This record gives sequence, structure tokens and C-alpha cells, in this order.
Amino acid sequence: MKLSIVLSTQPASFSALAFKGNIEENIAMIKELGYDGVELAVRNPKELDVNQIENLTTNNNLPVPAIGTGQAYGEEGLSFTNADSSIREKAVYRIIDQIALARKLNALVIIGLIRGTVPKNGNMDEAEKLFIKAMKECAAVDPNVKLAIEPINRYETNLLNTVEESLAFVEKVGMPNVGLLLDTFHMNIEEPDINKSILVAREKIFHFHVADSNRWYAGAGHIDFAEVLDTLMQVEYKGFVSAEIMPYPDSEISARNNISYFKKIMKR
Ligand code: LER
Ligand code: MN
Repeated sequence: MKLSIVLSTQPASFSALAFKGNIEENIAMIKELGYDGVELAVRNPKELDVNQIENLTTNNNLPVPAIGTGQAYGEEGLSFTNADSSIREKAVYRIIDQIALARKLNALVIIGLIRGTVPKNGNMDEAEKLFIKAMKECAAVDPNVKLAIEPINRYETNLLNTVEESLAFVEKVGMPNVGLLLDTFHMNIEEPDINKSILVAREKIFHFHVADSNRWYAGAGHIDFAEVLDTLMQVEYKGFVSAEIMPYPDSEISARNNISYFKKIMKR
């Protein structure tokens, strides 16, 4: 199983990011700790030094499995389901820019909080329609770039919390390059049985996030990651297991503890 960890390329208020700040130093540290890849969280690809990222990841031999896109929602309020059509349009354009970056880096694009959330008196069906429309537009841009929709827990959005409803949604979008990103932190809140949900999602699992039940590094909470890895093997998951964890007690220790925990259980 290949292990990666999320690094934010731009300042962000989202807290489950082990690495923020100096990209060069962080990539060197991720390599030194023994990770096989680095997932990038990117707010706006247009404000990124793409050549620098390409050079650093290539020189350190660290592939980029995925690009996280939620900061455009968290920092700028862009979303596929906003009541304002100009904001929806900006969100779609932003993902189209992310797709171009993903093509360059041979990564997939994560569709997490960029879908937005439906306000209290909002229309859920209408939001779903807008979300499907945006997904179809984005997925059609490049059939070779995968888009991974992440079921996210109820405290962050009310649009797609569970694996089951997300699979039904992927079916409705009906594009082969659209699948799922499963995240153990969200699954621990929403799924009756994490492993059963992995078995149900199967080949639709395009990417996988790990954090323990408290969103700290694996081993700091009560998720049974040995069982999770076994289930991922059972469904022949070939992607990265990517740590999206709090930098607690600090970036280096959280990343180090996470990888040593996984190396230990992978040796069983
Ligand atoms: C992003 O991958 C994620 O898991 C969300 O919690 C973002 O808020
Ligand atoms: Mn996640």
C-alpha cells in the first residue's frame, strides 16, 4: 500500500493539514519520513508556481495522487450549489483549472466541500440538480482526469454524508471518470460499518483519506486500521492511502507517527 500525506500549498484555515508553509522544506520532510507521495491542497492553481511544484515532486520522486480543492469554498465561498449563478460558475471554472493542474501532475481532483451545503430552508433536490450539472460539466473537460467525490460528515455539509448516497449520486452523474474518495474520519461518524462501506464502494474508490477517529494520526484514536487495510486489499484498491490529519502535537511528529503506525500494521 502506498502512503501519502496532505500538504497545503497556500495558507488555509482548514485544520486537518499536517503541512502548511514552506513547500520546499515540507516536501523534503515528507520524503525523509518515508512517504511514497504527496497530496496537494490547492486553493487556486492560477496562484501557484506549478513549475516549482513539478520540480520539487519530481526531484524528490514523490508522485502527487490527488489535489484537494475545498479551500476555494473555505476561503472564498465558491460552490457548485450557491444560490448565485455567478458563484456557481466561478466554482466550475476553478475546478476546470484544477483539472488542468491534475493533468500536468498526473493526479486526480477531489470534489469535497466545493459542492457547498444547502441552507436551512433551501431546496435539496434543486441543490442536487445543480451539483450533478456541475459534475457533468467538469467531468467532460478531460475524460483522463478522475474526479473523486468525498462523502463528508454532517457537521460540514448536508449534501452527501454517506457512502451509500454518494454511490447513488455517482450513478446519477453517470461519467466513468467520476468516483469516490473515502475518508475514515468522516466514515467513522456516518457509516454503521466502515469496512462494509468500503466493500460496497469497491472499484468506485478512486482515492482514500486516513485520519483516526479524533482526526489525529492513525493510532491516536480508535479506528481499526489493520482491518481497513485488509478490506482495501480485498477490493484491490491500488491507489494511495493519504493522511489528512491534524498537525498535533506538531507537523513532524504527526506525520512520523502516522507512517510508523502504517508501516507496523503493513508488516503483519
Ligand atoms: C477534505 O478531504 C475533507 O475531508 C473535509 O473534511 C474538508 O472539510
Ligand atoms: Mn478528507
